[in-house]
Amino acid sequence: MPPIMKDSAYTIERCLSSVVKASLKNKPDYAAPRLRNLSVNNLPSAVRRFVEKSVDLCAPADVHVMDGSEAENRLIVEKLLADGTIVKLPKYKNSYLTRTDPKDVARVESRTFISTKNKCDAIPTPASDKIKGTLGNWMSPEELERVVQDRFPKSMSGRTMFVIPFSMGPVGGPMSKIGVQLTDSPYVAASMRIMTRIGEPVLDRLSKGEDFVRALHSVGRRQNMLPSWPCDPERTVILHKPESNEIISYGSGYGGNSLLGKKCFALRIGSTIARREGWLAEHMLIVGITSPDGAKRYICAAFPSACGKTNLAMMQAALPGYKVECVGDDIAWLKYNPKTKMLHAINPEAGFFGVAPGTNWKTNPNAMATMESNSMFTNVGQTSDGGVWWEGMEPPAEGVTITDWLGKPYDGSSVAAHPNSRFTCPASQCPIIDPLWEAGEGVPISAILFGGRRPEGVPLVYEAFNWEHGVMVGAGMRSESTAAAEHQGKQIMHDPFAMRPFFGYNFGDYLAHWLSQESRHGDIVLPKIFHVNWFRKDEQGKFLWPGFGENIRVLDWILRRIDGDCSILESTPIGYVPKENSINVEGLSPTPNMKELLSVPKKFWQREAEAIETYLKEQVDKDVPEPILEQIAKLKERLSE
Ligand code: OXD
Ligand code: MN
Repeated sequence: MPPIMKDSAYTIERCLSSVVKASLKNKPDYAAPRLRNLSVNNLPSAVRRFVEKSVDLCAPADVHVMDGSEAENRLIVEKLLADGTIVKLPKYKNSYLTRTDPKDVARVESRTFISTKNKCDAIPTPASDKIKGTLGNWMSPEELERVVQDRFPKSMSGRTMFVIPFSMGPVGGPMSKIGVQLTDSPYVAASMRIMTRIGEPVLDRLSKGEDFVRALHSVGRRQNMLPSWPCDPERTVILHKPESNEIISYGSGYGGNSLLGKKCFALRIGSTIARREGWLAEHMLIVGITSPDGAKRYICAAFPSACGKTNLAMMQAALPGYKVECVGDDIAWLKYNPKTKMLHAINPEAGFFGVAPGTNWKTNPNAMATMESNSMFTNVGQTSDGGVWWEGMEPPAEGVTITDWLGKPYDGSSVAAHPNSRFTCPASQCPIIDPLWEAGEGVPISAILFGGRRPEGVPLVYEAFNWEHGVMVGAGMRSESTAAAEHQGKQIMHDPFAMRPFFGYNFGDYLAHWLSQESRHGDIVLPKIFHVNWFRKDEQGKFLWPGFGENIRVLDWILRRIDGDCSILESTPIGYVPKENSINVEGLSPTPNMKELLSVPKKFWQREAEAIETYLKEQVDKDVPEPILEQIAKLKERLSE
C-alpha cells in the first residue's frame, strides 16, 4: 500500500492552509461536528482496490473519503475560498461563484470517446471512408491505455484526491445505480454533493457488495495553469469503457466533463447498462401535470442541450387550473413496471446544472427560486451588491455594477455571462418539486416529447402515428446548435433523441433497442410520442409562439390526446397535428398565427425526409434497423401523394 494511505482520514483539514485554519478557529460557528472517521483503510475492498490503484497512478498528496456531511462541505468550501476558486455571494445564503479558465467552458464532444474491443459496438461505421462519423468517437483499449499513461501519472501530485461514493437515483432504490468518483478538484467534490446523493448511505450499499461504476477524474496539469482553476484544455479527454463500467476523465473541471455522474454515467455508461438490462437511459426531463379535473399524468421530453428542458420541467402554467410539478430537468431512466404495465421514470440526479442566460423571474421563476441558496454559479456575471447577473435577467438595481465572467468590469460591449454559464442547485429546493421525485420505482410515463430549435417548417406539435413511427421521429430530430458544446455558429444539426453527444453504444443498436420495447413486454402500455417546436419563426424572424408558461396550451392538447380524444386531430403526412381551434389560445395577446404554427409545408418536409434518410444511411449505414427505413419510405410516400 502506498505510504500516503496510512493516515488518510479527513486529510482535507491538513491541506487547508494555516491561514485558513487560523481564521476558521476564530469563527464562532466553526464548531465543526466531528466528521466520521472514514478512511481508505476501512473502505469496502473493491472500492479500496480502485482507490489504491488510482493513488499509485495519480500520486495525490493525500486522500479524503467523503461522508457527505455539512461539516465536510464547509471544509471544502473554505479550501475553495482559500484557493480563490470561488467567491462568496453574500446576497444569497451559502452560495458561491466560480470563474473557470476561459478555455474550459463547455463539454468537449470531439474529445469524448467510447472504448470497446470492437469499434462497431461503440459507434456506427459511416457508409464510406469519405464521410466523417458524427455519432460518437471510438478509441481502442490499447490507445486508451496509452492516453491514460500519457496524462495520469502524478497528475494529482500536491493535491487531495477526493473519494466520492455517489448514487444515481435515491440510495437503494430499485432503479438506482452506484458510482465512485475519484477527483482532485474540490469544486467537483462540492458540485457532486449537489448533483448526486453522496457519502455514508452510499458507502453502506457498497459495504453490502453492491457493484459500482468506477469514475476517475483529474483536472491535470499544464504550464501556467490558473491556480484557481487548474486544467489542461489541449489534452482534455473524456473516456468511457462500457465493457467494464469505467469512466476516465482528464483535463477539464467543467460540468459534463467532470461531474461524472451526469453525462458520463447517467447517459453514456447508463445507456449501455440499460441496453443490457432492458431499460432506457435518456436525455429527458420528467414532469408531472395535473389538469383542472384533478387527473395527473407524467411526461418525459427529450430536447438537445440548452433548448429549454429546465424551463419546461419547472413551468409556471399560464392556463388556470393546471399544476406542473418537476421530477427532473435533464436525464430520465425509464423501465417497464410490471404493476402498471407502463414505462416508469426516475431522475437519477439530485440537482440542476442549468444554463443561466435567459433564465429570469418571468421565464422560469421556479428555477430562480431554487437557486436562491446553497448554489454554485459558474461563469456568470457578479454584481457589486453580492449577487449574480446574466444576459436576460432582470436589470440590477440602480447604481449596482457588474463584473463579467472574466473578472473584468462589464460595460455592455460584450457579454457579462458566458453563454454556457450555469447554476448548480439542489433539486429539493425547487418550489414545485414533485412529491414523487424520489420514488424508487419512478413515475408512470404517459407521453414522450421530442423537440428542438426549428426556426422553419416544423409545426408547434405533432403526434406520431405509433411507436415505430415515433422512434423514427426521434431518430430524425434536428436542432439549431447551442453553446452547450464547442460548436461554432448556429447550424441546424442532426441530434437524434437529443442523445448524439451521449450515446454509449452504436446508434443503430440503440434504435433497435428502442424498437424492441414494444415486443419485450407483451402487455406494455407504451407512452404516446409527440414532437414539439416552440421556436418556429415568421418571415421577419420573430418567434411565432410565446413559449414558456404558455406551452401548457400545447401540453393541454397532448393530455387530451393521452385521454384518447380523437376529435382534436388532423392527419398529415408527418403525423397528427391539432385540428384548427383545438389548441386553447384564449387570452393570448397577440393571438398567435396558429395556421402558420401548425402548417406542414410539403416542400420543406420532402427535403427534411430526404435529409433524415441521407443522414441515417450515411452515418449508420447497415446498422439502421429495417423498420426505421420503412417508416422513412412511408413518410416520403405520404409526402408525394
Ligand atoms: C447539460 C448538457 O449540461 O446537455 O445538461 O450540456
Ligand atoms: Mn443535458
